[in-house]
Amino acid sequence: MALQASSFLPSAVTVHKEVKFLLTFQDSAFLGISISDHNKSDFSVVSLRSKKKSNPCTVLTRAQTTSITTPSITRATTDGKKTLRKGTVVITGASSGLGLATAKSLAETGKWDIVMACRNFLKAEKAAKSVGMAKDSYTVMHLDLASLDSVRQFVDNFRRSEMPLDVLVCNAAVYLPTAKEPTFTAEGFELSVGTNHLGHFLLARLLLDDLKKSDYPSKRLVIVGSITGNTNTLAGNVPPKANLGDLRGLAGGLNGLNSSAMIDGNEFDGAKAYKDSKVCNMLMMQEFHRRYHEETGIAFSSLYPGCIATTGLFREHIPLFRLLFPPFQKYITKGYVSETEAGQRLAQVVSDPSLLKSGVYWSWNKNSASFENQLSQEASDAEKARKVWEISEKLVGLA
Ligand code: NDP
Ligand code: PMR
Repeated sequence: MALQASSFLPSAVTVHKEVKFLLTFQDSAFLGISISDHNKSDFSVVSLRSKKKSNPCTVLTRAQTTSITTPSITRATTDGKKTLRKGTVVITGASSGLGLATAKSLAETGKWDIVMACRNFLKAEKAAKSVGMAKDSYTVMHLDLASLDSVRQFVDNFRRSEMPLDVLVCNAAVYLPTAKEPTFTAEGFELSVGTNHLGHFLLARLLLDDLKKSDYPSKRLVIVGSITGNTNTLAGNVPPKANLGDLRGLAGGLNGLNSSAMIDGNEFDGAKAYKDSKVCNMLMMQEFHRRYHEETGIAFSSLYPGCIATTGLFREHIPLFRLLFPPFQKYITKGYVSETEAGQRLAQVVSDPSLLKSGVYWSWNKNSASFENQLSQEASDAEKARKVWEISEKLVGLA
């Protein structure tokens, strides 16, 4: 099969419930961590209590509010006292593609309460139903990452639900390869970096406190990265290449008026803006690790799940690209993975005890075995990470 490279080159519930259960915990090697070593807190009674509050802005539903599910991750012990509850994971952009497949994969284990943090509430509900997720396994909560107000509102709503936060997955993204002109978030940041990086940066920073409070044995913050942001790979060398330059555009606010819409200060290029945003995602994972891992025990990680060539990510690309990209990845680069397989990979990063190391960028080999991958020079530049962090703090109103 011969494919022209040029064909691929871009032109440019409120929850109302009170659930109390007494469960037992047998296996202290659960998730590879000894409860006694890790956390001396009492696991004997888990109380999930949520009070209904009237908030007209709250777009939150609990798929099922009445039934009590016995977490299957708990084990009966002889003393009958130790318990472990289900984990709660928030996944952004769980209404399609990788996020949805991950939610499904985790739901199937019966060990997770999944918060689907999505901008389109009805789409998320339908998506969960369409993949057969059990009604009591998920909650849909509204989150539009292209609005910092919405991010703050989401955090308020999540806290009102009184669910714990054990794992946060920053997965949502937009990719605008054919855009000739930049478009902007509510606060006026170029849309791809604004959504994929700045929205997630504020979300993760705010929810860090909630993660810290979690008594779950393994707390994680996962930020989805990609091969195309890494210029140490063939895929990362397909033009336009990621390059944050001296960050002058980011420092100027990415508004396309008195500053460039691009991080490096150059002319707008939608495909590059996406790749730059992925570099920011991978840099922020490492900066979180450096600043907070030791103090909090939270594992910070990123990953390249494989080329999931069939997802909605390519919806803005030209029809010919969408037609040829999946076979190109399947038969030529052999980098293709199905949504299901990719979802299982991200689900491993959420819950597998063997992928608990912090500061790691995970990838999978041809046999679908995970390994710690090398990031490109720019995507592992600690000084640049610090600068992106500090500028981003100012842009999202944290500094
Ligand atoms: P999809 O387009 O299928 O999923 C993206 C999700 O992000 C959708 O649920 C979308 O919501 C959501 N989203 C977009 N904008 C916003 C916003 N403003 N607020 C909240 N949610 C938003 O793409 P993928 O599943 O492929 O992408 C998921 C992640 O995987 C991304 O981080 C991407 O960079 C990464 N990735 C993907 C690869 C691939 O080959 N596909 C390869 C490497 C990494 P809605 O459903 O409403 O549109
Ligand atoms: Mg790529 C080993 C080769 C490889 C892999 C794993 C990918 C993944 N790509 C590879 C090679 C090539 N790509 C080559 C040789 C070309 C030139 C023909 C090529 C082109 C190409 C385009 C135009 N590839 C693309 C695009 C996109 O628009 C996608 C993109 O960059 O989205 C940001 C893309 C991708 N290639 C990948 C992966 C995973 C993507 C998409 C997603 C992403 O990084 O999120």
